Amino acid sequence: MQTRSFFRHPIPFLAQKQCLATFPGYGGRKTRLGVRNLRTSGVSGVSTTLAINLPKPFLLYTAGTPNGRKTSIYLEELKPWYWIGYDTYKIDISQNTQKEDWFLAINPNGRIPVLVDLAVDDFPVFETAAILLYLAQRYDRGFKFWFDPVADGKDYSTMLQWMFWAHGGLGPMQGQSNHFQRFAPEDIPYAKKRYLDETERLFGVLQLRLQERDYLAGPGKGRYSLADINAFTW
Ligand SMILES: N[C@@H](CCC(=O)N[C@@H](CS)C(=O)NCC(=O)O)C(=O)O
Repeated sequence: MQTRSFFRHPIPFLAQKQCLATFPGYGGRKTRLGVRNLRTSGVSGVSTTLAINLPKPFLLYTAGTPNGRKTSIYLEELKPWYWIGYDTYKIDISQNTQKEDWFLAINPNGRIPVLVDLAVDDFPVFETAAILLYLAQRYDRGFKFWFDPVADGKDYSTMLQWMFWAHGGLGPMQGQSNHFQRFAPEDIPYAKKRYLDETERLFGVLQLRLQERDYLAGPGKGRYSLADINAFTW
């Protein structure tokens, strides 16, 4: 049993207890729950009670913003396939909690979200696209929401292209547009127009891509993947 992390990151007491919950059907052993336990737990016989007591290998520091939501969507999608849960800790970005020392230690960039993998030495991951890919590579072994880089190399690359496109353009440009339209202390028409135009251009790119497809990446009309999750919240 590890307790280090409970002092290093502020985790609500309830979440601490859940992290150390006994996994039903796992010999009644009090254990730090990780993915290994899940695999050996015989998921086919899972009951409702078991579903409620999902192991929670992740702690997500987040807020209800487009970037925050992306990670939650993928974690929710993973739940029914892999029986892994997570705890969230809300960061009040209006109070600049994300700039406090303890937070900068897990994300030097001082922004939400950050995912801490409690099952892997409290490994912290920041930047949403990196979080999605980390979760995929480590936990989505059945390629439910991404593509096999070896067997489906082209689809995997297409997915990455749209993730990078959204991560470098769709998100930041809308963020800037939102800032100059709604929050800037002075009215700067040039900046407002520049970021709004760029946002509209990027939406045009999406529109074109999805004209004859249902999803951004994948064969035929595409398959729901990280590319869509990454762009959707914007
Ligand atoms: N590129 C980062 C952007 C993260 C980001 O901008 N997060 C915003 C909320 S959506 C934030 O933390 N804002 C508070 C701040 O900038 O201090 C990512 O994808 O994770």
